[in-house]
Amino acid sequence: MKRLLLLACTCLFSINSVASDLTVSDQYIRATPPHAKNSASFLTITNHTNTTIKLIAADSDIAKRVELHNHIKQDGMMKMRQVEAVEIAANSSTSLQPGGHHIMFLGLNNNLTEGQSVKVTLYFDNGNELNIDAPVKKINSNKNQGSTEMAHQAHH
Ligand SMILES: [Cu+2]
Repeated sequence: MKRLLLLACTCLFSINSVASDLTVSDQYIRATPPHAKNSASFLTITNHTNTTIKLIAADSDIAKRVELHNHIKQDGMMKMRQVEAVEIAANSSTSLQPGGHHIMFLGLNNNLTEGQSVKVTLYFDNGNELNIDAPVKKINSNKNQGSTEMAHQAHH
């Protein structure tokens, strides 16, 4: 009987430690003007383990497709590229931020207005899944937003 209890405790403990392998902070998703087709979400992921973990996919029911993207400079222009994964090195943080990696929402079902919050699921290569709530925020830099929209139209 004692051994059984011990076993049960070990199980609970290991479930706990899996859940805390990764934490997400500072998440938000960009508010969109009327009739906008796309938006992007930004966040910081912290890896608390001793091995590299990759973010391999994201999903949400607000858009037809959700992709992982990066910005690259090509011929003097910032362009969007879909990427297979975003690495979070052991015991460190990776930020997805404007001008760099982001989670892309293509084919929005509705406008995103400030005050809403969006549920996003993140999938990692170690089997972890994280459900996050990302508040909708206006991004102050109009220049950034403009170039992002343009790059998308060119890309898609
Ligand atoms: Cu993008």
